[in-house]
This record gives sequence, C-alpha cells and structure tokens, in this order.
Amino acid sequence: MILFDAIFNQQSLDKVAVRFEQQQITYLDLREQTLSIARALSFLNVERGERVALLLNDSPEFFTSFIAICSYGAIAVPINMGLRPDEQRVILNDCTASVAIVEANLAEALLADQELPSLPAVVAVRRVEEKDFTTEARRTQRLHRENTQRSSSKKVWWLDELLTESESQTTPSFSPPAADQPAFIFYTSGSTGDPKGAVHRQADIFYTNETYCREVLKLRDGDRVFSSSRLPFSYGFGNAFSFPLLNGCTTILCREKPNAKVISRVFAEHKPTIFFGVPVIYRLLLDHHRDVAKLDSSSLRLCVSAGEALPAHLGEEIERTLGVEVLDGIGSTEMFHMWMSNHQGEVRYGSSGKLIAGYEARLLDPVGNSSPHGAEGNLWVKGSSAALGYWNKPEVTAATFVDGWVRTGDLYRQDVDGYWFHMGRSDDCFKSSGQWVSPVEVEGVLLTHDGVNRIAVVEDFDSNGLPCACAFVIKANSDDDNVELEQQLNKLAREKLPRFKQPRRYVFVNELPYTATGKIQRFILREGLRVSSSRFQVSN
Ligand code: 3UK
Repeated sequence: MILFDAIFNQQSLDKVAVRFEQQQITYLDLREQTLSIARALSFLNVERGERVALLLNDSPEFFTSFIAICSYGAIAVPINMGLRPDEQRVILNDCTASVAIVEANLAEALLADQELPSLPAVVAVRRVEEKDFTTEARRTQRLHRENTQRSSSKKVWWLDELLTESESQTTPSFSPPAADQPAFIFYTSGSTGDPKGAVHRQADIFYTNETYCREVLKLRDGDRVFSSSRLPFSYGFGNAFSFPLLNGCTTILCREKPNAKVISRVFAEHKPTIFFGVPVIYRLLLDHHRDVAKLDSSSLRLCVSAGEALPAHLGEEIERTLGVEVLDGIGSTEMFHMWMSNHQGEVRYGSSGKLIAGYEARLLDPVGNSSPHGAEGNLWVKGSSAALGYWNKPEVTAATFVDGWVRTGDLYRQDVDGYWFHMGRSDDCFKSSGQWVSPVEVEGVLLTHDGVNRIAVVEDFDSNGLPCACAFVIKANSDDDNVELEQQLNKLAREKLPRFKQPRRYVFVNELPYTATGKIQRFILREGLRVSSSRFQVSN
C-alpha cells in the first residue's frame, strides 16, 4: 500500500480535509499539491532512500510534502519546530538530509550554516496568508543573493517557484514499497540524551490506523479533530494527519504554537469533535477556563491524553469541566502510536487503560524474568508498528529492539481487571530507605491538594547524603503561604504514603521545565538540586 493511494483513493475528494486558519482545503486540493511536490522532488533529482527534512509548522504543506516524499520512495524526516536551532542541526546532520523543506524564516539561517555539510538544497515555503510584501521582497532579494554567492554549495528555492519550474516534469509513478523499506524517521530525545531517529515504514501508519484508531477513536464521518501536539511528534502525526486523512475526516491545523488562548479560540471557531492533548496542556486549559474565559466545548465528543501519565484527579476535573471523557493512553515514537489506552465507557482515571488488539505486552524484572502477576515490572511491547530500529545507532537499537520486543523504559503493573498502571520511568525511579519510590505515585497523591497546580517529584539527598524525595510545586494560588502549604502537604503525605515516599523538601517554583513534546524534564530538576536550589526561580 502507498500512502498516496490510501489517502486519495476515497469516494469523495470534495470533502474538506484541512481547516487551516480561514482556509478550507479539500482532499482534491491536497492531491494536486502532493503530485506537484512529487514532480519537484524528481526535478531536484532526489533519489529513493534519500532523506528530505521538514522544518514546517503544522500546515497543508507539511501534509503534501510528507505524502509526496514517502510515496516517491524517499525518506521524510519531520523535525520539531520547538527545538533550538542547534538541536535541529544535530538531527539534520544525523540523517544527512539532502533537501530541507522549511518555513521561510528559517531558510537564511540554514543556508548560512557552515556546520551543515550535507544539505545541498533548501526549499522555503512562503505563505499566502502572511504575505507582507515588503518583508517578502527583502527576503526574496536576500535569498537570491545567497543563491548566487553560494551556487557551488547550497541551492535555495521558493517552493512556489520550484513547483512552477518543475511543472513540465513527468509525474513520477509511485510503486508499493518493499516490506522493510524505510519511509520516514521520527526523532525522539527521550527524557535525557541525544536524539535518536526511529525509522518507520509506510505500513506502520496503516497498522496504527487499524488498531488504535479503529478500536479506540472510532472515527466517523463529520469528525473534526484537533491536536495540540504537533505533527513532528508521532502522537500529533497520528492524531492530526494519518487518522483523520485515512478516514475522510477533517483536521484542524493551526500555525501558531497552541497555548491555552489559541486552543480556546480554535474550539470556538472550528468546533472540533475530538481534542488531543498532553497533561500539562489540559492543566493550562482548565486554568484558562477558570481564570480567563470559558471554553466552548459544546462540539466535543471525546478527549485524548498521552505523552505522560494523566493524574487521576486531573482526568476527573477535565471530564467534569468539558463534559466528555478523556482517554489516557500510552504510545511511543518507537511504536509510532498507542498500544494501550482507556476506552469510552470504561475509563479508569489514573490508569493507561487496557492493551489494544494487535499489541502484546510483558513485564520483566531487572534480570529479565517475568514479574509475578500484579507486581511491578519493566514494560516490553510487541506489535507490527514498531520501528525498524534507530537511524545509524546499532548499539542503542540492539538494546531497545530485542527479538521482536521493544523495551519501553516504563515501569508498569496490571490490576486484576486488566487495567495497566504507569509507575514511572525506570530511570526516574529511585530508592529511599532501600525501597523504590515512583515519582508519579507521590505526585498523584500531592496533586489531590487544592493548593497544588503542578508538581514534579525527584530524587534528592538529605543532610546525611541519603536519598529522599523532593517536590517542586507550582501553587494553584500564588498568594498562598509557602510554610502553611508545606505543612498541609506534609500532613497529606503522612496520611497517604509510607514514610520513605514522603518528600523531605518542598521547593515552590513558578515554572517547571518541559521537553518540546510536553514532558517534565525531571533530570533538569535533579541536576539543579545537585548544583544548588538557587538555580530555580523560587516563588514568594
Ligand atoms: C511516556 C506515557 C504514561 C512513556 C507518544 C502517544 O509520548 C509519546 O512518545 P515519546 O517517544 O515518549 C514515549 C514515552 O512517554 N508516555 C507516553 N504516554 C504516556 N507515560 N502515561 C501515558 N499515557 O514513558 C513512554 O515510554 O515521546 C504517545 C502516541 C505516540 C507517541 N509518540
């Protein structure tokens, strides 16, 4: 199967595929644009297997470029726009992209970047709706000047001009991929360390559509989906690209980074039926709803959360406030999308729900034996959407992909009813008084206090150098007194947790560090504690 056919061999191509700001783009429009990009790839002499990077905001051009690249037989590499330029450069160099399709404002920097040896061509997208002619005339001049100066190294194109230039090119024919032909690479940084590129096949897109999308989302005609997680994160990709487009639905894209204000505007203007977010976005959305402006959630039939465990009480608060269930599920870049999820009508808040048909899961103890039923263990998963491995990283690949199983790095336990509970990342857990502490468990308890808005628990060391828990807290009301709140949190912890899990220290902060995909970076907090707590902007 080819992605192009799977999306465009639909009964009606007149339906709206994308709502992008004020534009409504049909499947037919997307199809035409995809074919012209395929001609442009052929014009640029891109070869099968070559990497084409995408540095694009969520936009129709992201879709058409991605479909064209994969169907053409090259390898698409979407890069997260929330990363710093030096982090993006590491990815461009790791995958040795030969072409990058980019937002206009990034083109010059990429052209001038001497440390990007492998990138011979840059294609810059200028958008009709943001046409400010003066800025654009200046940009065009600069790009042309760069072009002449650098004709021997990198070549730059405006996408629209490239498409006109390659119009007379014969449209390349798309052939079905070989079983293990790589089609795209999604980079993941995990919670620490260097980015790793998970290499996927087109088939992985179809597999997640047949499994998670069919079983859990049950998309129907007329669904309009909106994801605050962006397309270069495989969660956002499934949510806002492959699921809606493979099922003839409409996806709502927004160019801006979706914060609570933007999301509430999108709700009011575009009336999504399904919303996908990560826990911190839900927290910010509920705060905005309470403090700034009421959210119009009248069109919603379902909410989804992933990326991190959704604390039980936050799940309940979302359902109370928005009036629909929120389905927490776990997936990963390596597995492409979800393998476990809550299901409508049988949600258990605080759990990741049940295994999705088409996936297997097992829990192993640290030496590799099966954990006894009900006990905690390291989660391994198996399913046909697993990546072929990491790009150019044989050792890490061998440690993560073993005999068809994928090591997730997550600790889980399963209850008697078959619900799975996330107990933290194996690398975030620590021992206190010789016993394991799972930060997510302690956070879940303390979050039930009304005075806490967000919290992150990490390993700290007491005055004797012994490990203990430390809680970083963002208060719900900035006027609350720190000492008083700390006393109340201590009391709550004493009531609900064994002594070794109770935090020995509380640090009140205004912000917590997050990755570009919305995960708390506990390692930054840990490092900060090691250096000095004064590194944090402490509140009050
Ligand atoms: C953690 C969760 C508890 C977990 C992702 C849905 O997050 C995604 O991919 P990443 O590669 O990270 C994977 C890791 O994130 N995680 C994700 N969801 C949950 N932990 N509860 C959850 N619901 O540690 C996992 O190993 O960034 C999520 C779909 C596609 C994705 N890529």
